[in-house]
Amino acid sequence: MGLSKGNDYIMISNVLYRFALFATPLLIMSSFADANHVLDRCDSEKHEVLSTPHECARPCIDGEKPKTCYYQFYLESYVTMGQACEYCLPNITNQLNATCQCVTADGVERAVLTVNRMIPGPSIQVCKGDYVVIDAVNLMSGQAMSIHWHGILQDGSQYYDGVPFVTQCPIADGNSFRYQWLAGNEGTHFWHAHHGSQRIDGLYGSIIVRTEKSFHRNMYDYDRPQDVIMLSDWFHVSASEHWPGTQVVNMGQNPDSLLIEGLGQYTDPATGNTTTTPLAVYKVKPGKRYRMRCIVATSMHCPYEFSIEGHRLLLIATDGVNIEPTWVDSIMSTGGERYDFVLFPKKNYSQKSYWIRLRTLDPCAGIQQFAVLQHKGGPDLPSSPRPVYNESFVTNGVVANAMNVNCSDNNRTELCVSDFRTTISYDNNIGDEPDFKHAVAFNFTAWLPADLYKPNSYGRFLMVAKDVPLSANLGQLSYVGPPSPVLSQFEDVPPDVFCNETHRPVPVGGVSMCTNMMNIPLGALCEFIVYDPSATTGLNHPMHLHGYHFHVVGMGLNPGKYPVLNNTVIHIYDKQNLLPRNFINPVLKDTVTIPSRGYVIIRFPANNPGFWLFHCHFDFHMITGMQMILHVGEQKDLPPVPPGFPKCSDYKPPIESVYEMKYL
Ligand SMILES: [Cu+2]
Repeated sequence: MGLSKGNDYIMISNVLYRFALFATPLLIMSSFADANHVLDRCDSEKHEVLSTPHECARPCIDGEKPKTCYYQFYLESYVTMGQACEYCLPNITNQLNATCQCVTADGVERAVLTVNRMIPGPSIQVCKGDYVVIDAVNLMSGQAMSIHWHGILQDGSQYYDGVPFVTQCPIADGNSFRYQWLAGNEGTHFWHAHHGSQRIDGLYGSIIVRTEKSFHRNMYDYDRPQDVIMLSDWFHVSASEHWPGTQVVNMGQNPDSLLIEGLGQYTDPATGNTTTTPLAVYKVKPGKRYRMRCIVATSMHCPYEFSIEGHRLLLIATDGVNIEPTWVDSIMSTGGERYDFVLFPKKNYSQKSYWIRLRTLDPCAGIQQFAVLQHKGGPDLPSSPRPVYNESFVTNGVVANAMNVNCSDNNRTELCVSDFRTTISYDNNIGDEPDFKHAVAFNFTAWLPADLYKPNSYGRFLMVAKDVPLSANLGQLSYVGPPSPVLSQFEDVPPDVFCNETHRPVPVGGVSMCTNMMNIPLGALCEFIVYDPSATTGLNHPMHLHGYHFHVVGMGLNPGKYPVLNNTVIHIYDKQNLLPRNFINPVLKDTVTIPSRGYVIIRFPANNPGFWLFHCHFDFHMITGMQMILHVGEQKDLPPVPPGFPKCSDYKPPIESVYEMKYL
């Protein structure tokens, strides 16, 4: 696929920039740590005052003049436990930028991708109303990239949502791209690579948007920059070893390990030896209350459980939206979600430390990772032994976002996401008859080897287990990106690449591969019933929608007599009132886990025009086709394409044209 620059001006500035970058790399890298140098250089470039990451991570005061917060992201191929670790170990409480270029992860050496030689990458911490500018510089040889700002609604900055071939062209290696958006919605969010499987290899970091009068402000004493708990799953090889997937070595997609705030230790099952790399440490004072911001940045198909030894968690927000405070013992998630909770360090337990734990559950059971909650004066590690995998911290049985429970059963202790209640004002018409109703299934299709390996055909697949190649889809359509971004170059996209549930291309081996796009009128009240049509207990897919928060008005398991869900069964159940909906303060989220063989009902007013990706947040499912575009509104509803915005397309000139240019 060809890439071209937008115009000559951009091309010239790129050449100059590249020269500066490669001719004087030390100067550029050191300028990141030198705030004044950055400000001087950029001030003259943009003629406005830019603030550094540290200046922006400040206590927020209502009425204060918003800042323009400037970040430089250098994306590189890098290593964990590399030579840099002979010189320093990372300062584990500082997440805005690293003073040490050693990346430890869980102590196992491997190739990774990093932003500014950190995992997680730099934390963007700003106040609501600030303007955020990120210059992303792609130094990853041979890899294009883009960055999505997960949870930032991009209403008005649609061109910076970071989805390749939807909102922008992939950024080629050697190029840089300036993202800029308004931090318009408060809360705990995160950024991550949105191209291929790069996120899995380390390209993610937190985004925290604070406001002085946050709804639950009186419930905690501290909301500190270091109280971010980023959870991730981790391979000991590059993600490319697992996609499309092997038959013998590194088979399947179960992670090898987990990380908490990019740190951890690993016990080699062959030798029993455990690495000695640092664990994340959260230092607290007994008797004080802390707002903790937990980000589930995992990528694999597993459910993950987070808990803290000896402490209950008071949930106050999810996906950046405040909820009625809810006590829980643990949080489960399949990724893409955020949970903010108030932590109450025990009053009379100074000089003590506790285990913070993340563990996988079925179908990935057996993996866990730890961090440390250190009360003032407490030891570096808890005195209690490290819990074995099966030991539970869930003393009262209150699991938030429990997978596969009957959400209609009133006698349960586990909580469904649909139990949470929002505390913010919302569209009161959410309970009206929707203008737009749609049922959509997350599904897989098994490839027959005769179809998959037919000469001159190149079907896309994910080898989930030995001899099990699958294609992933939404509504039996396996998504393939268009050759040009639909947002910025709609007129360049051939109309025949698009499909929807009534316009399907001829399937090859049972799979229709096309750009699955649904048109939705601007302002329509939308309802989606998203369901899992599996015949056997399988996975819990996390569904993420860009550009919106949606209300989760219903969720549950298969409620009726039909053994398997399909569109007809969903319709029958709905007629029989077996799919109940709650319209009283329904929780608002941007990512929700679909119960295995069950359903979730979401509603939202389609008030943000654009091309918004709607997809499974498991990376390998997404890149195997489990995604679609919701096209809200029309071209006239969108802001104009920014001047000089990079373009890309296929290039297929008439074959004789080269000959004519040279010889005629
Ligand atoms: Cu999935």
